[in-house]
Amino acid sequence: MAKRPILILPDPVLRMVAKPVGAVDDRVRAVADDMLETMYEAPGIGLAAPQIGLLERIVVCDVATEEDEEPRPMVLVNPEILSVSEETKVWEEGCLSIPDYTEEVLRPAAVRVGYLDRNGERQEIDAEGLLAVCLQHEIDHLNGVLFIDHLSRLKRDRVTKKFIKQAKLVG
Ligand code: K1U
Ligand code: ZN
Repeated sequence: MAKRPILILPDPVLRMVAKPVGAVDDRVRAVADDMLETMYEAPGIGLAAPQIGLLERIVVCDVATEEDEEPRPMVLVNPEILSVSEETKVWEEGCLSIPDYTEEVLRPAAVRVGYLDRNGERQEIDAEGLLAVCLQHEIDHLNGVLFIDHLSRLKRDRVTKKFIKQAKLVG
């Protein structure tokens, strides 16, 4: 396993649409393991492959955030939202590609997600709470969508400009 660098806004890769994975093989499992290591090290509760520069539809997450909880790593290949609840909920979101910025986002409170697991077997999960938020956030990443796109244009433009300025200063 290896920790990979995380791309930061305004990296253009973060705005691209990732391609479906053809087969869940050892290469895909190795990418997922690298993504889990990168996520735990960050630390974060989720990570999508485009955030490490890979335009493939792979997501990892672990929403066991309490110190006394056992880790619950999940690998989702080609995840898709099958249905969403009418009920919505506001959560404070952050993003490892937009460091040190959080904002409240309104999303469906519960989702059903279909995906391939690390053995290539088709699974469906009904998610609510933090897992529902995390899966929606990560699947957005696969479509080049960032959580700031769910905010007002004013807030989105303000944070985007700040990160463009920082990127120019760094290099
Ligand atoms: O995709 C990402 O950028 C990861 C992101 C996922 C996420 C956070 C909050 C709501 C929805 C999705 C993060 O993990 S940001 C870091 C974070 O939330 C966290 C870090 C340590 C402990 C608990 C949470
Ligand atoms: Zn993110």
